[in-house]
Amino acid sequence: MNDTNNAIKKKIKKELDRERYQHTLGVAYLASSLAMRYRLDPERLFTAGLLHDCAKNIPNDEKYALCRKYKIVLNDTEKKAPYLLHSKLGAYIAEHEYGIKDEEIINAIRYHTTGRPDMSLVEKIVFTADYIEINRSQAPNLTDIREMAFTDIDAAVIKILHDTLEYLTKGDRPVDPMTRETYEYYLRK
Ligand code: DGI
Ligand code: FE
Ligand code: FE
Repeated sequence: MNDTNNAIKKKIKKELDRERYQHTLGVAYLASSLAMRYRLDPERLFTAGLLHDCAKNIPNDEKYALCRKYKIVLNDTEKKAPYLLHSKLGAYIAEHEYGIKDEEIINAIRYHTTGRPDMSLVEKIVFTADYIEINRSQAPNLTDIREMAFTDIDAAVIKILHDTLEYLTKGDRPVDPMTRETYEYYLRK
């Protein structure tokens, strides 16, 4: 791993609880492996994986306060569901506190929870790795999605969105319009 990633790894460890740090390492290593599969730079994907949840352990009231302070605009779902905030806020923190300049890495963090239509390969890899890394065990169809990630990443993205929408609808949770929009975009593609 390069010096930048080593430094980020040390810093992020202090920001996260034990479990979240374990998940973060899982995403970083898997995202860099998927980068190898798809001929991207594994160090870039390792960085994106390390930082994707960098805002996750900030208390909710502080998350809202920081979004106001940094002028991050929230949609109605984000106003109701504070756990959705960590992606947008995390993108800002990655840029301004970790000095990330790579726009694709910043966007991969920004959209890692909902996805977005027409994601770059970097974004798709982080979105997928977050769902299937080794510490995840609750989601349905993990065996299939894990194989798809290495054979057909768009198919993996569609399945993840489908299962997430089903989980949210069944649980009567608010659905971010971006999640549905992304699903419909990839279904049509
Ligand atoms: O931060 P992580 O737990 O690693 O993963 P994540 O950033 O994908 O967040 C996962 C949670 O986000 C999970 O409980 C499902 C939820 N989620 C994804 N899309 C939506 C959503 N929750 C709501 N309310 N609406 C969405 O559209
Ligand atoms: Fe997350
Ligand atoms: Fe995550």
